[in-house]
Amino acid sequence: MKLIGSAASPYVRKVRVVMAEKRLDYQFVQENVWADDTTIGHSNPLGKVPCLIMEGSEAMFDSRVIVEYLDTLSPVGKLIPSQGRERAEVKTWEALADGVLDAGVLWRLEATWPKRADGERSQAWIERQRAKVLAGIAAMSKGLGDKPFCSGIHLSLSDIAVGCALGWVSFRFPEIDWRAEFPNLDRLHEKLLQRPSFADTQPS
Ligand SMILES: N[C@@H](CCC(=O)N[C@@H](CS)C(=O)NCC(=O)O)C(=O)O
Repeated sequence: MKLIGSAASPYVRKVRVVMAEKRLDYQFVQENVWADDTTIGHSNPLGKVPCLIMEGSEAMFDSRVIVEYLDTLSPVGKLIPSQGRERAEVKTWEALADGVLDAGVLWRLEATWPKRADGERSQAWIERQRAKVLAGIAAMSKGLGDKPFCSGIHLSLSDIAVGCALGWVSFRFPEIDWRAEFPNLDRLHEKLLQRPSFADTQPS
């Protein structure tokens, strides 16, 4: 398998962490989707990473689809419960973490995308997305409470998604001091960083 992505993308990181936790082999192909000459459109018409190219050269996207598929490939370290409320709970954690990222990406693009002129940037839009990021992080802290992991006592996709979201928020918005405000998230994040899957994929 080939994974097209970038070292800065939190959605790509989620897939890379899952690959590592499941001990799956893959080739990491770095692609700058923001460059004018990017070829990502040949694999994903939406022009986004992550994009997984499978043995038969079919392409798979997006990160939620990819990680769900990867979890079925090996019984090692099952990350998504197979059915029922437990499964929905993990998928909701993932939706929350990805939603924080979606809002953070919109905020960042509004503020910094070089092809948008300064007069086209909307502070009201930035504030709207920023509020979602902050509310999402607060909800993560509330949901985690004093549990060892987001969905109980074992590592699951919930923690991977949350860890990737928090790592990216610190990378792109260091002024958001979620560590001081939510010590339980800080503890979880530090615990995740002890794992090679997280330590080896820090955003850069
Ligand atoms: N929902 C998608 C989001 C992927 C995404 O937005 N990736 C960003 C990189 S962090 C991207 O490729 N953006 C390019 C663009 O929007 O044109 C997923 O989970 O895979």
